[in-house]
Amino acid sequence: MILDIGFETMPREDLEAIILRRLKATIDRVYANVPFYRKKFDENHITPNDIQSLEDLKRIPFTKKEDLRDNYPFGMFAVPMDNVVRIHASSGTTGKPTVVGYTARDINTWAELMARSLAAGGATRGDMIHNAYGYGLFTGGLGIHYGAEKLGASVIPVSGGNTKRQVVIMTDFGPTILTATPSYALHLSEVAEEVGVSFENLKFKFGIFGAEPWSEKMREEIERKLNLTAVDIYGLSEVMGPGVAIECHEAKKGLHIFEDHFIPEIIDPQTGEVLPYGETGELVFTTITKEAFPVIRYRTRDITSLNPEPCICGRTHIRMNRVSGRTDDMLIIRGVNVFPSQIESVLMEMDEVEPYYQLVVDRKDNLDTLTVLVEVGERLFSDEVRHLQDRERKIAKNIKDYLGVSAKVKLVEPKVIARSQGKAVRVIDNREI
Ligand code: DLL
Repeated sequence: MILDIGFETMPREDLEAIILRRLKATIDRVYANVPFYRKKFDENHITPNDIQSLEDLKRIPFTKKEDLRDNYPFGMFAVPMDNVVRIHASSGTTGKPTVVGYTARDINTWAELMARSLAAGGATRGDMIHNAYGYGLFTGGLGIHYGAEKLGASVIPVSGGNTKRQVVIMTDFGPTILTATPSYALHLSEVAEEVGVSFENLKFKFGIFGAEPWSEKMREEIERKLNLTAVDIYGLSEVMGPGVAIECHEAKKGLHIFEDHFIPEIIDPQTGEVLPYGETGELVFTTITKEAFPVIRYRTRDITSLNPEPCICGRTHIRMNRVSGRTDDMLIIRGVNVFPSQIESVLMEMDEVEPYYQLVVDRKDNLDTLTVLVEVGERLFSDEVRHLQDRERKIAKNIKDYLGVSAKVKLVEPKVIARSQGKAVRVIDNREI
């Protein structure tokens, strides 16, 4: 369902006029209120007046995660703290968290965008939403929550964890939409099975999954195990939280970016050159309606491409393809670039391999080693050792053939790899940097 026909199906020309107007207003505001941006503009001899077209945006330097760290915690805010009504933070793997703030109007914009996202993903006001994204500093739980209420659906704020109780709630309340990370959704199905509950008997129609990379094969697996239609939702705290882009359930082919609020670009991560539609590179966002924490040309480190083709759902907003990984997730194993998602695709091609895996990287005698731990089904695991070894060799061969990197594959018993309540931990890198 399209919640906001006006903006979402607007002819490109009209949409672009609105985008430009909003961009200019944002540039004026950051120049006036955020010393970091004013300094950047001045150093590059740019004034807000120089930005007269969408093309002119390219003249402005990028903003990086380090810039946010340097201005920790509130230095990038464009409004006085009096006007900030909510603060979130993303943990990050190193150093201080990234802190983001929202005015009352920002919270309202976010709720509207999340309501539009949920509608695109198949939800209506008659639905009951089982929201298993974590509530707290992470934007997932509260982001979905406010959107669900704005849509008029009933939301169960169950958050992550206490999985057995979640299964009881799913059985007794009969929710129709599941929102969770894809890895936690799979874990829910696993625990349901353990306690003898079949998703066949639950009422779920759609699942809205994101916050971590997942493959097309993983989607098939989730749809089969959870007996629902799975759509991909994308977002990041620095840009807003969930609801920056989402797949429509009609096509399930790329995520529509809410261009009336965010301008996407794809750049070559090495050179910073802006790449044409269709080419793969790093995704960059400029927010054009946010008040408390606007970002200009923010480098997300997420790798994807943009697709401007019209969509069967009628939306005119551009689509981004599934995020295949992050520039900082890329492992370099003996000189070969490897993304966890590529390994996932190879694993998911194999029968009887479960979608639980972990990559362990080590360095022995100055040589990188990659070990892929992957769970197999009960039946295979109880097979003879010889069969398991054959299977390990076959997977290692496929990884070598597809990715050009040698890996040691270790099939492990079901349920050995730690389950996460939020984002799955796919890589353990033990190398000293
Ligand atoms: O993960 C926001 C979110 C919550 C999105 C719930 C979707 C659902 P952060 O914690 O700041 O925000 O992490 C943002 O997660 O830069 C991507 O690397 C990754 N990510 C988010 N959605 C997807 C997705 C939330 N659908 C970072 N596919 C982003 C792949 C995703 N990666």
